[in-house]
Amino acid sequence: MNTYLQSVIDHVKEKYKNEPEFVQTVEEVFTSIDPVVEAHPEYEKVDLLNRMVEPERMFTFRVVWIDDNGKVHTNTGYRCQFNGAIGPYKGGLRFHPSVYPGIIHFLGFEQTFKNSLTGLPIGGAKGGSDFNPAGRSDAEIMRFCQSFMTALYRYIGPDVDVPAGDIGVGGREIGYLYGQYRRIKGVWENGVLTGKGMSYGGSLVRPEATGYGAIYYLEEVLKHEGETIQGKTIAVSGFGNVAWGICKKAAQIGAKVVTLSGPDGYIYDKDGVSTEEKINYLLEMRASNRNRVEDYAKKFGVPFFKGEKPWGVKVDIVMPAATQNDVDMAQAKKIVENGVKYYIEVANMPTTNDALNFLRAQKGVIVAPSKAVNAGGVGVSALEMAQNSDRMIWTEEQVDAELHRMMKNIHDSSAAAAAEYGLGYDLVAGANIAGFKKVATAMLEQGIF
Ligand code: 2IT
Repeated sequence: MNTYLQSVIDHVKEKYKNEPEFVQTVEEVFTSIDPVVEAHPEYEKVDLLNRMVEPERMFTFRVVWIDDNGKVHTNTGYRCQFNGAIGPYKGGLRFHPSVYPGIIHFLGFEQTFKNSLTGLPIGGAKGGSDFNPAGRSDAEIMRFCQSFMTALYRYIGPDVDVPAGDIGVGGREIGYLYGQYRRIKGVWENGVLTGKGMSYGGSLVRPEATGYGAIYYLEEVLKHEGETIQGKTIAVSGFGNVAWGICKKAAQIGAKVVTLSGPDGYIYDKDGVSTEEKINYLLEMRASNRNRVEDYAKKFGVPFFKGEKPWGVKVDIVMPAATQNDVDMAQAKKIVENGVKYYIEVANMPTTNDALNFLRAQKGVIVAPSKAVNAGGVGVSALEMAQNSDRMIWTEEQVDAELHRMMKNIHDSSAAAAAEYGLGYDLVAGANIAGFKKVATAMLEQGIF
């Protein structure tokens, strides 16, 4: 490996030994860009790589709220404005008890390269809180969101930093967050958040965009292999917004999602999560805040496997769409034993690095990386920002066509970037290289800071 690149990775490993997720993502991205760094000695002259692993700004804030019984709770809020070289900071908010600096740090780093891949002008950011929404009432969620925004509002804006949803933050939370922003600032600046409701400047297709985009990307991969999606079976993990979008698009085009999972286990539906009733039920499960997939098994009379992950099921395509490190070495081996040809990451960093490298090394397995596959979500967020600044609403057909074009372009530019460095059809390396290069060029052209 290039010695400068190696020294930066070593530095990150030492400095962030208490943040394994951040170390993991830096190693994953930077290993891929080795040939690019080797070909560009000017990066070292301006210490580009150390600058790239240091967020431009990252801060915490206190979020205090009162529950329905009058008890006071104190949580930590975070925002990491990782890299603004190609556009305003952009990225979701995650509300989950596992949130700590390492999670926000890793997600912000990933977001920088993902946003670059969309081809649209958005920088990388991430934020959130260690707040646990599970079991909380609507009024509690509202009070939490209001307190969160009261602390954050002065550091964001339509041309500054534009948060959105992630795990634990959906349309309802974005509504409460925007209401509080408007209430405090007294201006109509709805471009400050994306994933809004349609009544106040949301974009059509944004709720579906991550899942639809993932299927559009998958179709490009299948096309490359001379196959089609019709009749294929898909194992999905998670049952949130992203899994919902995947099920909806898969059902439309004749593929079958046969598994879903939650923290409690997984369900197997041999007929597919394909009817409108089943797909709509996913929304009900999320709105219930119970965070339990067993409800689906009970409702539709399908098997539920308590405490297990769905990766032992024999399918054509695997799409982890839950959370980070969902697939480790043991799970990856099961996937290979089942003869799965398409391993399509959807959640952010769903695979441990050893499992990812193991899967990539298998002949006959095609691995697609999440930062490319799930980029349609933030890509349509950027379209939502464009609509807001133009005071316009695009039709469903317009947004969907742009999303489709974007996903094809992400696939093609990743494949082209890998080919340029003699790596063959390597979508993982290609996405990292293509995403990195645009950010690197923008940083080089803007001088040293
Ligand atoms: O991980 C992601 O890309 C998101 N959670 C969506 C971010 C966004 O700004 O739409």
